[in-house]
Amino acid sequence: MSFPPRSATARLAAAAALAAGMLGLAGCSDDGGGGGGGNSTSASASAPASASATSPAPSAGAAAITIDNFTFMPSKLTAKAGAKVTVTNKDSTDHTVTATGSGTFDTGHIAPGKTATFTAPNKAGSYPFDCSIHPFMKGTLTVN
Ligand SMILES: [Cu+2]
Repeated sequence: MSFPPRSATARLAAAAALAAGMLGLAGCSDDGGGGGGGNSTSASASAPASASATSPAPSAGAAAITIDNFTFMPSKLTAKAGAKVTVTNKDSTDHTVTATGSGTFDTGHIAPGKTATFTAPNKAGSYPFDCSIHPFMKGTLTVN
């Protein structure tokens, strides 16, 4: 008379233990997978998000000049007043982006492969620039 109840109790206990173990495992893997996955997902999502949030900002408001083969590309560019203009020197010699005559902006020497920035004037207008090292290099910055 005591066996059936015991075995029943044992089965129940075993079933309870199994269920608890499975629940525990499930809970663990859910927590670990969900939490870890959620964390790493949000972390990796926030990293590109902040990176893409930073890159549109300069590219949206600002213009860029690439110097290649002693040429400003583009030679005529438009920027918003006060915007940052990025200048990349792809040549193997120093160049500058210097406002012609006015001294309104000047990157100074940009070493080969380097990038510099200058700030576009705050007043709308047309600003010719050249390379102070190679005055035959010319371009025009239009500020609007
Ligand atoms: Cu130059």
